[in-house]
Amino acid sequence: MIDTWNAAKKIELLYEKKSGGTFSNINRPTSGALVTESLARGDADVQLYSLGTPNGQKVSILFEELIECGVDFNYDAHFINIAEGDQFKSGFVDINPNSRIPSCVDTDPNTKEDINLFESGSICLYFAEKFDKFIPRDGKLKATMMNWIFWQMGSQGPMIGQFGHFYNYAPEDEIAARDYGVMRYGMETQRLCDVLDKQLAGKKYILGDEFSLADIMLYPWFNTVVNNYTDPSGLNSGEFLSVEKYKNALAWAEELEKRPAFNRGMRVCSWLEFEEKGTKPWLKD
Ligand SMILES: N[C@@H](CCC(=O)N[C@@H](CS)C(=O)NCC(=O)O)C(=O)O
Repeated sequence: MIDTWNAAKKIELLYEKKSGGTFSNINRPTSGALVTESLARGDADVQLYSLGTPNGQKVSILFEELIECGVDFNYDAHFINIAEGDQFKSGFVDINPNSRIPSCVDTDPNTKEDINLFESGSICLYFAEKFDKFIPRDGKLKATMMNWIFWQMGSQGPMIGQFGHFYNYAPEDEIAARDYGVMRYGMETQRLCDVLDKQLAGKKYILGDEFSLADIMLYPWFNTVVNNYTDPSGLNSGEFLSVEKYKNALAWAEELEKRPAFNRGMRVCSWLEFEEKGTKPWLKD
């Protein structure tokens, strides 16, 4: 008789048995603060609490692009170590009850009133609208941009993130589960890259000739697929998923990588550079 899967009587029975792999220590079934600790705060009007992951990079690229185009804008960046549980400190949870980076506080310089911001898409739209940058004036183009931004938040990020979990972080002895997850989310990742690639056929940017928030928000997860995930043997996800076939998307990424603000934004709160160079590493180059 073939063994078939049935749910355990309660999910709690699986917590002990099936947890493991990178980051499993931060998984939990409830929300809220675990420790009482306030957040560091600098002098700038905008305080960014983040980490150089694709979700964090969307916001820091936007911030650097705003600065690059001369907007009167500055921000302090604070490194949130999600592996050590910084996202569960009370100061962080007060800003973001969902305990995820990126989060942000925008303080009105006159009234000193704080606006708390979380969810990378919400943060990006808030600042792009506030400074009237990177959002097309034309209604049809703006609607197209919104389609792509919601696609990013609802599909590209979450699905590629699941692929990354099974490819990069899941326990090494969960062979069947990893194969299943890698197949399911890897195929979906390929489909999403194909969607992006087709949108970019014959275009410089997502909307055509106009650079927009859509380019800022769609780049980091595509870059992660191409460059950042590795399986335990060191096989890169770009090679595994044959990303060389997404020629339009690769050309678009190359174009964006020429932008100095993109390069700075990608490095804000980076894991790799934080210890040595702080949250804005280029300041120490
Ligand atoms: N939809 C959220 C996703 C944010 C998210 O998942 N952030 C991850 C890092 S990329 C995180 O903070 N993880 C901490 C945890 O899982 O406890 C956004 O776009 O801001």
